[in-house]
Amino acid sequence: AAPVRLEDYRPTDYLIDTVSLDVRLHPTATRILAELAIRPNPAGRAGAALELDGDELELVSVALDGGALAPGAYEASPSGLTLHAPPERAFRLSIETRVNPTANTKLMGLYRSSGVYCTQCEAEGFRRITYFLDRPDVMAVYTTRIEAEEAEAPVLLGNGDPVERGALPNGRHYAVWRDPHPKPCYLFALVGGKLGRVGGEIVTRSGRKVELGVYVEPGKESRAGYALDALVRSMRWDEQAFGCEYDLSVFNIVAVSDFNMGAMENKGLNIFNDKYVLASPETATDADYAAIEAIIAHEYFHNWTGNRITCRDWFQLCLKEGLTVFRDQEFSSDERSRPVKRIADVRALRAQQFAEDSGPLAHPVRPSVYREINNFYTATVYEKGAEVIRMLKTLIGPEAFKAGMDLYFHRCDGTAATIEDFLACFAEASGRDLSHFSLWYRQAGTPSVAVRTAYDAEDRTLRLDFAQSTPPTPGQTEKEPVVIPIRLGLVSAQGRGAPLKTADGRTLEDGLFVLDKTADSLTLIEVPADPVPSLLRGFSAPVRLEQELGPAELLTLFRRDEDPFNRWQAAQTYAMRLMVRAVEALRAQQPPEFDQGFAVALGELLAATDDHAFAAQVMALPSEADVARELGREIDPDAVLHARKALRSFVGQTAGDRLAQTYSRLETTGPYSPDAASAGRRSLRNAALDLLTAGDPGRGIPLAQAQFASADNMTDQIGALAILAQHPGPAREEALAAFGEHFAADPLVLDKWFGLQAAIPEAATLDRVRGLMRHPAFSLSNPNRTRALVGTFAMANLSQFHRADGAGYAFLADMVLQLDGSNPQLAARLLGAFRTWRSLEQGRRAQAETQLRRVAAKEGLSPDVSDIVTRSLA
Ligand code: HT7
Ligand code: ZN
Repeated sequence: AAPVRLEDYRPTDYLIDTVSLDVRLHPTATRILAELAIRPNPAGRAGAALELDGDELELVSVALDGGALAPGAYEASPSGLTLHAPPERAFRLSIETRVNPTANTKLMGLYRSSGVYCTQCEAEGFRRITYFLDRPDVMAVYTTRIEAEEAEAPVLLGNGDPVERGALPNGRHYAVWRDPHPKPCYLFALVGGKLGRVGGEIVTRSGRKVELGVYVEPGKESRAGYALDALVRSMRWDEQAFGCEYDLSVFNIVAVSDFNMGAMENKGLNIFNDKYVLASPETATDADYAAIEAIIAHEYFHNWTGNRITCRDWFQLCLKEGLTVFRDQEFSSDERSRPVKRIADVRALRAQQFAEDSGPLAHPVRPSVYREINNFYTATVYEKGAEVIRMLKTLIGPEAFKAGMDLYFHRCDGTAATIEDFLACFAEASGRDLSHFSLWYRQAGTPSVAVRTAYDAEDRTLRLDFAQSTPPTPGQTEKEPVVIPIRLGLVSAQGRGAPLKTADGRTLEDGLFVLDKTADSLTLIEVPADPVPSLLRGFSAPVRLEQELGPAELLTLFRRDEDPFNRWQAAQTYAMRLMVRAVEALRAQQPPEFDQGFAVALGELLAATDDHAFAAQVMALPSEADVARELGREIDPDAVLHARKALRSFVGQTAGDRLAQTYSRLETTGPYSPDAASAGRRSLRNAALDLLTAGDPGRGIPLAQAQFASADNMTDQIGALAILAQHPGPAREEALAAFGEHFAADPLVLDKWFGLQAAIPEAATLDRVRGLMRHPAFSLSNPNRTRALVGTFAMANLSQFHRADGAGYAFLADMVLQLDGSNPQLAARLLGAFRTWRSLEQGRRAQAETQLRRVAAKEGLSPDVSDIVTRSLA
């Protein structure tokens, strides 16, 4: 496919004001009658041809203002419909197309999932339903009539408000939905099928009554209550936190079992991957509950940031996604623990976005060119996009940020906007020039900030010298300094934070220093002896911090920093250093050695803390992938695995008694509740058992077996099973078999079972994965199953995917090639597992390259896979 460039944007030559659709559902031959009210766009070229997009469409008929078109007046193919000389006035175009929802394995456009008709139109799926100007700056008012056999599809849902429904001859029925809010076609949706419903109601702050519905597979209604509860809380929160009120009389959510992503924010009719709707104590973990809450909120929040204000073009994707991720992170922080949420988000950012930003797929938050837009729903657009908004708020302050958001909602409502439109609101509200800040949207790569500190005991001054640099990324070799807000404080051995007075007599407001040059320095005065600088508090910018701190200073921060994020960070840094040193030792054929400092401090934390969720985060040592990223080059995943195992075993032994006490102290009785405090207790208890077992399997395995057998909730059951899975032997195999049998009829739970086994860091795992592909519940045509087994193996089993013999790479390449014919989006995502290939040691690098070249050489690759493999090899 030819590259699409931001600089080439121009408005359409025609506008579409209203769309009237009549969809006659049929499993293999659904007919869509579309009536489009079209007019020339005053901002476009007069007299231009009208070129409508299509994708795998069959045209049945086309008419203009009710009359047939002359054969030479138009040209149609599955991928487009062109009217050579349309009228230079408003006109009506009637188009009938026919599609086959059952054969639609790409899960874009109209398809069937377990017999339920549903749609996915973002980014370019509407063109698989009817010919259209399929781009987000074409906004229209939609009326949708859906007709189906009543026995096959008793429930018929569309965007907007329900208008009419009724019976038809021959067992058919219909429903009409009208959405009064102009929207781009990527927000169009319909659903038809046999579905169970859990309902609710909410009255908005201006008194609008809204009927809420969560639709799921019949029989699973009891698992939909938490999603409904999360929806109600999201609606309330958005009114209170952002002044955003819902704007229709109905809001529906439908869970389907075949979905390429997490969920979709279609206007008034969100469609969800059922993994992010269905939850019961016996089948969902605390992490599942938290993810459901976050994704329900995220899709709901899109109603304002994405739907009412949409994107002018797909380059502006971060306008809706970065902002909406920021909003859902704030929601979860308010509903749960803010520091723990921040730690979890930063962990995910580093694991996904930092990895992306340092490899061949790196791109700016707002890319300037793409070949396949589906490949740009990335951690950079979403998570780094959210970090940019967070920095904006830090820099201009919460009041100006709120004023900027209010202005944005007011000024841009009903429009298809750009990042420039968005930033202009904040520049105006704050009176600040944001032109330098806007570089965050254009420049790819993770900046590094190096800090040197010098304390003068006589003058009682502390000088901090900062220097920033950003490594080159594909297509951007030269980098400029960005605006980096650095929140900081000073921590003394006694733990008191000293005031931050600058040399010119000011107090550093909110502890904020802004680094916007390549190098700059800050001198603080009246600093008591021995301060430890606590920098980048709360992870105030998405950068790598290089700060020379010794073990004693790290322990001071870990024990005494008033900023919980930096307490956690100090522990992570300490553990990371131990592991990096252990990797070096192992590669030099030496046994790794550890000092006691980290394990002792951990024991102290366990004895003193009542913030269980925070302590659990501290105990989750940096992952193998984190260590690999820290090493950066010539990575030997086996050495990383063994170094991490050795540290976990050492800590487990050193703090064994404290871990055992913690485990028994946190035992709970009473019914399961997914609230944050209860989840925190469980997470710490399971983390304690995990480390205890790492240090002394003889002590831990019987405890894990007992917990596995007696658990009344999935968190504790899978927690125990995950621990057992790390230790080869009959205990593991028996527990895995029992779990597989017990949940044989529950695909979402089996996904956890597939994933656990795919993550086992042993040489036999690849064969185990191959064997599991023959399990009756496994299917490559279901994205959740494929991600659970193949995706976990490739993305979350560092040592086995990167086997020295290259068998892991060959397996993934086979999977990608096999999937590319049926579901290219899924295939391309899996292929992303190769994104770090150049940072491996030479032998593995060569093996990875061989497999990438094998994929690249295949004829007829989809644009999705072709784009990823080309960029990966560039
Ligand atoms: N805005 C939604 C993106 C999405 C998507 C994109 C491409 C292919 C399939 C898709 N399903 C959903 C989800 C969101 O960010 O809210
Ligand atoms: Zn989103």
